[in-house]
Amino acid sequence: MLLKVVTYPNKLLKMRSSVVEHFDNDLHTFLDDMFETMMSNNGIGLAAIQVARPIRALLLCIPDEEGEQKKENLLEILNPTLHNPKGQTLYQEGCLSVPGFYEDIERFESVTLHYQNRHGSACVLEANELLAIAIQHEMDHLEGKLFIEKLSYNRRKKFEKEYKRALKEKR
Ligand code: QAP
Ligand code: CO
Repeated sequence: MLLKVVTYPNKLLKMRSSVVEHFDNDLHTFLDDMFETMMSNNGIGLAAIQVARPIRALLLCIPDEEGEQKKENLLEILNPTLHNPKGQTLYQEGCLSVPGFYEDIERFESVTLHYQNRHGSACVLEANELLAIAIQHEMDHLEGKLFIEKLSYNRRKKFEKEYKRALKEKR
């Protein structure tokens, strides 16, 4: 089932998500719906709060060298914690909840992630490049943070101006 993506400035996006405790059929159906929703919106990452469920769940499906997003590369990440952040990198990020806006954001270059999969099993993942960046972007959603909050004062003003204009044009 396709879910509706919540967009800025909806206050839901500021919510802190809570721990996933039940790794049951309900969760599995929801994760399947999130995947369908992410793919149909051309996303590479999606946090549960972006479809209005404040739980610590996120999906990542990073394109391969051919630019293809394969289901076998799908990561379903529950209750993640970040460890061993190293280095710094800039990447032009976007977000399904802030459609049409992209800006350079600074992130750690590599991270280690501890999380649970859809069955509740403990997993560890070492990530760098786009995967490391996407993990940090999606984990911010779990704390109610959007990438635009990391912009400098001047870039944030540029965002507000461009975004309000775009919203007006859509009406
Ligand atoms: C988060 O973002 C991310 O504006 C995932 O019109 C961003 O999937 C991870 C999207 C950057 C790593 C690097 C954005 C689709 C998708 C848009 C997305 C849009 C259509 C964003
Ligand atoms: Co996002």
